[in-house]
Amino acid sequence: MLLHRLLASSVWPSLQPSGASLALAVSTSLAAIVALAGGCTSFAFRSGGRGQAPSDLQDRKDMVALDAGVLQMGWKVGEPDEFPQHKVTLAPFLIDRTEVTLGNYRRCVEARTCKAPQVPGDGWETTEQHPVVGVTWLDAKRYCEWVNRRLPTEAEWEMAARRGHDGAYPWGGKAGPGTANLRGGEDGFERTAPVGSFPRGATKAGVVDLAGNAAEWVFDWYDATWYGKSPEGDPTGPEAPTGQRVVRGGSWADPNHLARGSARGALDPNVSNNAVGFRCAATP
Ligand SMILES: [Ca+2]
Repeated sequence: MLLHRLLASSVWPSLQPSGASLALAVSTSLAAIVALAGGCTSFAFRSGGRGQAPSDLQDRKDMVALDAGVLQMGWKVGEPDEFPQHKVTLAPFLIDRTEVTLGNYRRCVEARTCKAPQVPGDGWETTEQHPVVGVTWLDAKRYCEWVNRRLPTEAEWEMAARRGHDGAYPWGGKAGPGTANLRGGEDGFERTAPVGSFPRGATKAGVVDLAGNAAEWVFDWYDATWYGKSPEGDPTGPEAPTGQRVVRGGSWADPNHLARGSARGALDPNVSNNAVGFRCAATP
């Protein structure tokens, strides 16, 4: 059943139109399945009291502020769901500098607000500074609200990744050594890496790991044809449920091109995946 669900809800369904891309999408899912094959269990979390997040977790010093701006969202030479390129205008927002860490997420579980992540129990290297993965879209949303934040919209996420440069990747250049934790171990990590391990992959504003490491849930419902009908001002995605939420940035299980700032992925919001985590955003 687990294998069926993963294959039926590939993280990157937008790649399925071509045979080569389909192979990549399936192998991406297989990478996750292999990692899960050792047995899936949840971390041992202590129980704690209910309530709001402690003030240190609500402190916004770990966020990067972006001014209002205009983005040509989408990519001229990308996948079909990245067309058409279209203008979006965004109000100021803040976004977490890093993916949400296991250590911070653990505190939400101990406060009985968040559910424990579902991650492989065999050979899975994690520290408190690794990104939390194995959480559903609702888990991610719940955590962000606990720390008085919210999930970024798809447009905000892309603005954070592409603002201030014309390159395909968040750092503005090409994918290369030391820029991101992507598929394979030559980048130093077979699976997730502690957040901030790739400072060369930071955006000009200082946001790290947008490409690779954990792929990231964002707020919007996924619609492959959305860019042809998206409003210009602060789009928040389709209003009606489509069955999948957008996932951005690619992960440790993905090839380079899925980590481009405009590449779109999607996943059933009820599914957790050991390649998918999240970061939060906020309105000033
Ligand atoms: Ca990421």
